[in-house]
Amino acid sequence: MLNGIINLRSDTQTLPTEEMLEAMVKAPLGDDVYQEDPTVRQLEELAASVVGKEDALFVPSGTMGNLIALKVHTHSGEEVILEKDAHIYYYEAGGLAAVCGLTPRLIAGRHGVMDPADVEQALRPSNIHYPPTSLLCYENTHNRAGGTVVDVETSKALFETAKRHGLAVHLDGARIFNAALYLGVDARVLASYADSVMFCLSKGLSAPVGSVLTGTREFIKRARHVRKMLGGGMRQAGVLAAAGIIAITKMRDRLREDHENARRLALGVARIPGLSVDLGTVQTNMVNVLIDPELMSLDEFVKKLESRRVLVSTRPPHGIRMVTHRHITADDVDTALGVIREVVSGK
Ligand code: TLP
Repeated sequence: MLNGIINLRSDTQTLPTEEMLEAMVKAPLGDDVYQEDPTVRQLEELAASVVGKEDALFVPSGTMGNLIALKVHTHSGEEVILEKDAHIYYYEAGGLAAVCGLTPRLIAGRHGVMDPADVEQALRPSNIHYPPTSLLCYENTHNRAGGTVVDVETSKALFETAKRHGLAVHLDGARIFNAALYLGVDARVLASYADSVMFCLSKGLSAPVGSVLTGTREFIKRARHVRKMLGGGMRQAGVLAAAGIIAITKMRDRLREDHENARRLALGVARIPGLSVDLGTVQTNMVNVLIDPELMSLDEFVKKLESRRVLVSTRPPHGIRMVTHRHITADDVDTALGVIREVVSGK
């Protein structure tokens, strides 16, 4: 709870920790477009090492990190393969088409996870009628599917399928550390099944701003150029990177608590008549809930929760998403469940 509000809209709502704020004030700074900001450099080296890549680039947002990756891996007019509800396709303002000139080829996954055999099937032989396919993107954890995890074996099979056909592979790993925690593996293992990996510092890890794009030295060199083209070359960005360093070094382990709280929330919701939740999809820090339309409309439900100081995001037509994070304790989960029960029973 923060200021009397239980905000379950997203883990993006987390505020920086005291330690982050102190580090931001004290960070040594320089002009990062000249690559002279020592704090940004430190963050980039650290970010590359925690996912086992050669190099990294600090970017203002996950959206820009993904967009840069698309642009570096492809040429205008090519085709990119994505899961049908991929964040890159669904929530990134159409950048893949508008900025990169790409045609999305969508594959329905199971709980957001594509079957490598379906990817294989979607890959067409070169033909004058088809756009050339150059990139496979996948997402771990998968946002719209409810924070679901792509396991190591599937990651490997997706990567190998793509490579058999000469495709590059980009992993939208906005929440890769949640996935690694769930699987009990090092994030490097998951990241090894992609040529480039983007992960976010400003979600469960609590930094105020920023994401990192990681890959080979040559890839990052090209990414740095594209970031400048898109207007993402920042100057004394070390003031932000300082918080990112703490996000990576100190905040990964506590994600475990968010997973436990999400489970507690989901189990509570599952017992409320008129609401349903697929417990199999509650693997990390998200809970997707379906509201029986006979009970009440999505709008009414969300407004009633809001008037009782519980904020959730909507998944129209009948769903809500709730995300646990550093400002949500087990007690807050119980309070939120009480509020949800009240709203459902019309008290
Ligand atoms: N997701 C946000 C919203 O955009 C929906 C959220 O609240 O979950 N990849 C994935 C898998 C994401 O979930 C997000 C953000 C991004 C990329 C983009 O990151 P930002 O918001 O930093 O551009």
